[in-house]
Amino acid sequence: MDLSSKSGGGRTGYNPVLIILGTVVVLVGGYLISLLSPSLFPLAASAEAGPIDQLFRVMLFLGGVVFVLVEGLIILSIVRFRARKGEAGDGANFNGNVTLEVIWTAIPAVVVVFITLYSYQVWVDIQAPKDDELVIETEGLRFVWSFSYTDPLNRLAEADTQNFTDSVLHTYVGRPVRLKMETRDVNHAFWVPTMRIKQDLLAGRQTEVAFTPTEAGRYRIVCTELCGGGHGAMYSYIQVYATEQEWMERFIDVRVERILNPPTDPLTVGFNLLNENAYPCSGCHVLESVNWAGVTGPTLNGIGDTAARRASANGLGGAEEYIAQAIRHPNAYIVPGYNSGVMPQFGAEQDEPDAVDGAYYVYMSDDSLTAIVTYLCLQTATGESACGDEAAIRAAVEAQ
Ligand code: HEC
Ligand SMILES: [Cu+2]
Repeated sequence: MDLSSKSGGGRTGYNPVLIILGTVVVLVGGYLISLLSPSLFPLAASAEAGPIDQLFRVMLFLGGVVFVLVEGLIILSIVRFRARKGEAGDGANFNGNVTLEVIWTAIPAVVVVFITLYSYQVWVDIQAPKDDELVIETEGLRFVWSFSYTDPLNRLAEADTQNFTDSVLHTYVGRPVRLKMETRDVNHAFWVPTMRIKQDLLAGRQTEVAFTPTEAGRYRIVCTELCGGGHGAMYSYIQVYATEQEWMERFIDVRVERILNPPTDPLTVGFNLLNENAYPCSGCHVLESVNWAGVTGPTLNGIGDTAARRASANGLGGAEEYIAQAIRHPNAYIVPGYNSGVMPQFGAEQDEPDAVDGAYYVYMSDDSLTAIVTYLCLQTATGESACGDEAAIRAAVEAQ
């Protein structure tokens, strides 16, 4: 391990063979780190994952080289310059080495400029407009995501509406997607690890993110900007269908049909709204009959029975009144053990400003609420509705 060989006059020269050997060890070490750590990356489900992961590998290589170099020199120094038996004094004192300082400034400067140019180019390529993009207006609000769709076949022209929203992002393999994102309240950040995309939503302006799914499946969307008490609950999913046809049949057609020929039976309507995540409840509540698994709020399994108990304990007319109030005015009664201000307010006015009674506002018509209450009233141990008849439920909704 003798790196230096004394030459005349007390100067210290270094053995070139050992320096070359050290360089090889450092480069191979960096390469191994860049080769092995990507096994920790999540599944890659978009076209953008290729260039992003490559950028990561390059940075892991550079970081790996620095890591092996620094750790190697520390270990070398511990061994080579340790205090030998009988040595009690301080070691020799060195300071100032212009050559070394120039090298350790110049190399990192070049590396940093290289990473800047390289990553900027990757970003520009990803954000560049592509042919035939599926543009989806995206809204973030405390603590939910909302995506807005138009019918590609323009069948909605005859109905009163142009588009419809969903709390899940539905798309399909191979179609470039561009999200135009706005926030209704504070800053949020849209992150989909499997798609390798991440973009802030900034108050007062529109931001965009683009990606092209390559693998069918259901992927998690996460908010990564601490946006308040329910931030941890602010997640949703991207549902990627295998083909455009499947996307049309299983999502667009179903929703368009429902707008054009709405079912009239409130129970069916309520089940459809909840089962298809027309509103963002599934991120926060468990309800087995529609496959919800959120744990931020109380479970809604058996909510008919719970509501009947809470209604009589709180002097409300009946279970229907309790459930309607819990959705229209979530802060009017707080379930013990939970915090106020977490559940958004599902209000009756379409363009209500934010922060009505301390919660955040999502529009829900009286018809939708009546249907949802009807469905939730049936979540009882016996399977019998805990509420009154249709007229009683509608009256409870309208009284809110
Ligand atoms: C961001 C999280 C979040 C979302 C989204 C959310 N909730 Fe809640 N919900 C809560 C929390 C937390 C509570 C308990 C605190 C309270 O009473 O407001 C709650 C309470 C309730 C209750 C009362 C439960 C009981 O045991 O008394 C009902 C009913 C309810 N939510 C229904 C819904 C429905 C329906 C939706 C969708 C339309 C929804 N929630 C969306 C978090 C959420
Ligand atoms: Cu958020």
